[in-house]
Amino acid sequence: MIPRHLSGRVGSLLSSALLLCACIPKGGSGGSASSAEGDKPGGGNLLKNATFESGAALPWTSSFSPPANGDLVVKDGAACLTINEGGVNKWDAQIRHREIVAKQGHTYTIAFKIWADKPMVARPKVGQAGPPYQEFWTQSVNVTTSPQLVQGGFIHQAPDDPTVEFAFHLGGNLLRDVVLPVTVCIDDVYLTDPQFAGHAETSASVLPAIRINQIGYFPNARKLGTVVSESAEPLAWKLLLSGQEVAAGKTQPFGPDKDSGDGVHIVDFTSIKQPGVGYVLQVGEDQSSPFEIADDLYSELKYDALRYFYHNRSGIEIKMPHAKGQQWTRPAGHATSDKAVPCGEGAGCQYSLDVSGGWYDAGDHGKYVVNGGISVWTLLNQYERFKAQGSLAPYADGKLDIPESGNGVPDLLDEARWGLEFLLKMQVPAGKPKAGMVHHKMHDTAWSALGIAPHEAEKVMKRNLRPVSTAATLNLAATAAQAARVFKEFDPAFSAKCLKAAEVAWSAAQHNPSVEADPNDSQNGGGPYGDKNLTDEFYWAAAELFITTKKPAYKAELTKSPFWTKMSTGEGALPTAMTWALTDALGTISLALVPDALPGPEQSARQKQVIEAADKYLALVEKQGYRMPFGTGPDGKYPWGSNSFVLNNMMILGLAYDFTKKDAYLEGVILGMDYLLGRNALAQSYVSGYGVNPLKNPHHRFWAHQYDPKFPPAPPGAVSGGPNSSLQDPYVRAAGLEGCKPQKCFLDHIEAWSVNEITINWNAPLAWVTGYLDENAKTAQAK
Ligand code: 9MR
Repeated sequence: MIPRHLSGRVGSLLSSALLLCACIPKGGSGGSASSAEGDKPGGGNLLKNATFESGAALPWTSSFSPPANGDLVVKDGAACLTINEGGVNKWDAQIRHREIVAKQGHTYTIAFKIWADKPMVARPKVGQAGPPYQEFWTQSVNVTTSPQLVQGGFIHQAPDDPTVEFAFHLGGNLLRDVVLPVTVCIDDVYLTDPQFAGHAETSASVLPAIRINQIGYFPNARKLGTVVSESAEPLAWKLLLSGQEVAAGKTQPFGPDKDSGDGVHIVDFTSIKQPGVGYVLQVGEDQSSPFEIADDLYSELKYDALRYFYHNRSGIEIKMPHAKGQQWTRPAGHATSDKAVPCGEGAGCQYSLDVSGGWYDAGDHGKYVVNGGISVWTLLNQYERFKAQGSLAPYADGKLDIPESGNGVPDLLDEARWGLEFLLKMQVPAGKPKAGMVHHKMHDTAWSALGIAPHEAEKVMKRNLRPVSTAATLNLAATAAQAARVFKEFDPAFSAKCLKAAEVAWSAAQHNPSVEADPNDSQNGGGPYGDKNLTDEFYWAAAELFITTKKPAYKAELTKSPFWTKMSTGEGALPTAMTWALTDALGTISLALVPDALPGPEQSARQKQVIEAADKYLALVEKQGYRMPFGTGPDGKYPWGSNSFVLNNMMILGLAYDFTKKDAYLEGVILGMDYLLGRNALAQSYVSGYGVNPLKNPHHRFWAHQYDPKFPPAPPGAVSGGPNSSLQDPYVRAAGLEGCKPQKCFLDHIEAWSVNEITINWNAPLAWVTGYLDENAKTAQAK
């Protein structure tokens, strides 16, 4: 069928782009606005939210490449982008809609209205969202201050393409003659196809009133549900098993919960200890989803959380049976490119290094030493903690089923070594300037689009080494020193290599104590991971080196540091003891945990520091309607990756339980897990594959099923970064979440990278705490 407004003009014209403009008034003054129906071309619209009537822009988002900046808002039923700075390239300031599938041979018709508060030029395009950025339709439009109807069309000659976007490029030269800021608005945007039936209507989902750990509860442990209700009076609750009431009681009204904005009640059904499947909590007419009471809640998740690392390995084929599903197999990524990665612009060096291997950091393909550092440390710490305080049996050789299984080394260590080998390769070789220092990071020279496997990305994206930093150097010193003692019994040669690298790194850091990574080095295809405060990294590295070598020089470094008497706990800031940028607690934990790391009283003093931190996080639980060991900083916000703050606090609580055997600490770990698995403000399990409302669409270039169905979804066991008050990506900003309460600043969408990314330093504590809870399932007691 010929599209309505193009009838009589089909044929060769359609295979090339076509543009028609007509000035029309936009509602109100100066005559009658043309009706949306009248401007609407025939066929189903591939674009969602085309009229912006809901007040939100999604799935339309802004995209700014610094220094370009501005903001997208929906105003009077139109999407308006204010551009404060337009950047260099025309695509540096955009409004765009991704996730479009163009079909070969189909005829597409375009119509939209556009206007601005000052005349400017816009370049709308329909084309690929990633390299090679092929364009199927584009035009240059002289935008005026009155709404203008732009129409066009094309026949899609190329093969079916699921990576298509409709983007309005509005930056760079297009703003040459414009005094900024400028605000440009679009409305009634159509990209129609007569063979497309239109998108199914989606109804807004209503959250269940009863929030539970969607996996379940341990038989003898504390069992809490949280119920959303404004009622000031206690409510009656019932616990059902196979439809039969097995317990009943009254809720405890908590009142308004600050971090979620919800009025909540707490249900405590600890007294029910009978294992079973299909328990349901009921309050009034509301019922929870069914859950279990069982000991083995985390017996698989603890391995899935570790398998995350195998899935994200660089430089090795991901294959069956280790991948646990054909859809997750893929060829080795960056197997060639990363064997010789050159120094990038401004990196201060002129060589190439073999930095192959390691794990991809997150949804991107970058590899960053400070984030690799805390992740390697957490896996090695898991080994040291289970060796000293629990049982290593679950992590013995072969338990995880990875390529190294059967080599006589515990799989947990094999996986940690995969990450560590990369960190070692990032050290500047002897004979080169700054020898012994470590490059802060390596990554692509530009951001690639979603929906690309690493072996394909390697063909289209260049990679480069970024400058060395003291933080990265100390991360290597710390983790390589830790590895040296852990690997000694399995591979003495590797252990010696690690220790040498660690000591060389330490000495290089002493000579270059304040080489900071540029906090703005984030514009070209990689995150910055900037960190100005390095005293904590020095402490951590000295601690690991001392434990391994017992050299007095390292002990002297420790005792003169302020962290010797006081571990960071997040005082006056976010309540956490450890992040990729805050690492003294990592040293304190090793000193507290590793047998004979220090003389008895000195070791007890370090344990006491951990216990005091745990007391703080336990106190936070009391303030939370959703009972969990975290809360906002003084600014009232949740940070990027807030779920990892919960997880790291759970590690501190777990260690405090190890050191004291006081039930309250173990209970704190359990309550944190409840929060992550659904007993939270969004009834969201933040872990893929677990719970009735699991994480489905994390930001990841290969697990990009939502973006393009030819890619797999995330495998089970990946934890999302979770709520982030600062809404730092265009997708979540366009979602109308402005002003959200901290626990509600979240969206499970692949584009929402500032709230829904996944990364190694968040999955590492997930592996640690799920292993810990699995081990303590029967230990946990509550009255
Ligand atoms: O986890 C990092 C968070 O603490 C920072 O605030 C944020 C912005 O710099 O970056 C996060 O790390 C991302 C990194 O920059 C790039 N790879 C993905 C990481 C997780 O989102």
